[in-house]
Amino acid sequence: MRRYQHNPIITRQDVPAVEPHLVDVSSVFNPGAIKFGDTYLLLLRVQNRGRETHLMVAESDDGRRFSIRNTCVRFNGLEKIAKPIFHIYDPRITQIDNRCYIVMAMDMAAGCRLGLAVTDDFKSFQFLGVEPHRDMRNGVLFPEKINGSYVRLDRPNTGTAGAGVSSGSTICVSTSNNLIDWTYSATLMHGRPHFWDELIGSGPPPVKTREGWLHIYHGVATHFAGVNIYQAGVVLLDLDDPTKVKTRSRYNILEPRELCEQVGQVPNVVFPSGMIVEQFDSDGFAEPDSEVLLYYGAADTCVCLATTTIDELIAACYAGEEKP
Ligand code: BMA
Repeated sequence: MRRYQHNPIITRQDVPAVEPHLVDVSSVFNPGAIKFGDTYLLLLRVQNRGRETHLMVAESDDGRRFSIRNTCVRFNGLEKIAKPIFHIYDPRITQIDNRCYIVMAMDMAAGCRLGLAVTDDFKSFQFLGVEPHRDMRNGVLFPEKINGSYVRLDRPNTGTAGAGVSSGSTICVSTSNNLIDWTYSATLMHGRPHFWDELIGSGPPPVKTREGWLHIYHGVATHFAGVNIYQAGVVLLDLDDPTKVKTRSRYNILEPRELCEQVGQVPNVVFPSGMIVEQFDSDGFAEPDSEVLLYYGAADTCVCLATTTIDELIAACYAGEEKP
């Protein structure tokens, strides 16, 4: 990954104080991303000094210089959901059949749940539902149906990352016929104890390549005294059966090295959440030499960008593989 030379691309100072609760906010991080027409859009997680969370849209015509719109995202239909909802955060955006779906974490009384919303214009957002029972985070939708079903990766919260933060060490596959009701289908991958990705969770939604579904995830090393290290890695899944891992990066592809990644609200965090692939062929596969823009939260404080290509990411999946 090549870090953008002007990182961080968005900081708390860029958030417009257009509403009283947005005056002098604390942080902006973990954005969802999509290229919508010719516009690069980020859906930002903004946290104010009440430690309240708001989602805001930022837009750009080059994927690098963003301006944040003067409004917070409001979800129509959210009023029908039982309260309290403490936070809605870490949105992941997937376009399916020309509609943009947003899967987001929702901290509620019973725990963390996955919520779903849809938008056709990034101005009006319709809340579609929240999955009531399973405690999960890091839900991402595949951009098309596979074998007749919608497919989602999610990360059940089965333990903690310390300090009471719910977490988990498996990424699972769920399927659905309507995007609302989901059924567990398989466990895709486990964390690797002792190494860089002990706890894991999906990053941005998977991308279709000729080699398989390319998926960036985050891994947490928990075996260092007093600190968890959040990094990014990459995995390639079988095209026809995305419950099967073809190959998985032995090394992380991005780790906290710059000051803004090492110091902040939560130190030593790079958290990949948005990815834009510039070129697809006429069959919908990402071009091997296409540029890839990866947007990530740094230290839960600001937004950074790193770039690479599809080919380089696929090579990273195989790097360090032991030959028989
Ligand atoms: C995870 C999530 C992310 C956050 C990360 C680092 O558990 O809560 O939203 O960026 O921890 O604090």
